[in-house]
Amino acid sequence: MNRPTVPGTVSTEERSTDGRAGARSSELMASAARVIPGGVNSPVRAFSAVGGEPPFIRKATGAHVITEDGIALIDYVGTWGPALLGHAHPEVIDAVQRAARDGLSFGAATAAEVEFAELIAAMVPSIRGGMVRLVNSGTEATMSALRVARGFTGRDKIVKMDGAYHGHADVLLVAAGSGAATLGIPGSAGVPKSVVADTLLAPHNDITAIETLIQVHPGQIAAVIVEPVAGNMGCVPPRPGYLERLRELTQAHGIVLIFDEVMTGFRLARGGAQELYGVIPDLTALGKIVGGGMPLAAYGGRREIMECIAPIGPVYQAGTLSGNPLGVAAGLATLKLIERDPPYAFLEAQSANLVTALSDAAASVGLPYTGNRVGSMFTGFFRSGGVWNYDDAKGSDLRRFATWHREMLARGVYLAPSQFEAAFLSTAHTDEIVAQTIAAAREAMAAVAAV
Ligand code: KE4
Repeated sequence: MNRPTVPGTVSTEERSTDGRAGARSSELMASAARVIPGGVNSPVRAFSAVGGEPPFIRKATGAHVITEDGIALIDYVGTWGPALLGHAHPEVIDAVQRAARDGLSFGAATAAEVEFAELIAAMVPSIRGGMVRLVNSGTEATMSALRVARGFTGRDKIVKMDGAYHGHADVLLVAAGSGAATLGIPGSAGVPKSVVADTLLAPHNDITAIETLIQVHPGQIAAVIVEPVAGNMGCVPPRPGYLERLRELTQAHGIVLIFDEVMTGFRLARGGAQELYGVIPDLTALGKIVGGGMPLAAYGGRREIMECIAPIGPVYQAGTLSGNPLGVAAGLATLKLIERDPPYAFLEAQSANLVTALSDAAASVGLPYTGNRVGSMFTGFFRSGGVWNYDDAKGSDLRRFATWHREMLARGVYLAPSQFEAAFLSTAHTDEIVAQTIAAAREAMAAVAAV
């Protein structure tokens, strides 16, 4: 199934050579490392888990990123999720350019924010009839949602899942616990024990652990925050009934259920995972796609909860660049494109074809491999048996993953440099691009099996 790719996609002769860091990227990393911690502005970009240096990216268009060494790579990082419609979609770029000509930031209310908030509310079931606040990152969205849940309930404890990542707010930087529920301990230096003393952990997909927490801490839990489809332990779908039971339990005990849909929002369906699974949380955190690739995120949900937020309520949350005109322009253009031409059937067909072929390629060379996929987000784990939580994911062969990543990069395919991340397919990933990926994968799997 072919869709028109965005103009400016690269010619084939640019694309076939080795994507590993070339001379220019290495030179840039040497300079970067002197002035930026690890040479990167976000840790995972440093390629620590897969070895070697990261290619520096000069530009991106459609399904490709082009490195500073002039190599065009088929991109499945998708800037970690936002590029649902491919990179540099002309209508999104045009909207940002038009907005920029009218000024970059006003720090004041704008008409576009209202239109954008109304569209988000129309698309996301938990926000329909409720309210939404724009912020600048997924971290801000989840941090703020938790604060307002605590303010609304007057309770202090929160529950997150072992292996889930909700951004780098102190309260959520909790070591991945193990076994049943445990009290959180800091997962990062610089986070005082006191800050995470009320952060409780449960294994993902384990409803018994949640029931235990509620029994052990009656009337004390403000919120449960969950990635409805986990992406940060690799892609891990909810077990059948898990989300429904979470909803029932939190409802019954006055606990605010927060879906962190920073990754799944607008990716898995028009209304995200909550539409796909038919489970409506009290609050939703959004990021990535909602900003169309610009620094914009949001949180929203039940009106009576959101009315606790300043200036109409006692829970304080603010931001100089919140609702920034350029971010709103990119996000509004992206959501309008989704509304005008829903991409989900295409994304489902392309992703199913690709993920099946990757599993077949692994099987053909006898590699233990489990392919998890929901819609256009997916992860291949180098292990046999189901992957339903972080412990399962950690049972993967990380050495084989690193070899896989290097072999694919050498064949012009750019994957997330960690076993514990999801891959993302976009509307720019045509049949031809998927076929090229599959051909590279067949060779790469053979190379992995040979070491
Ligand atoms: P940001 O603060 O990075 O915009 O969003 C944090 C966040 C919150 N919730 C979920 C489910 C997320 O996946 C994220 C961020 N995702 C990571 C990678 N999975 C971003 C990449 C990075 O940290 O560099």
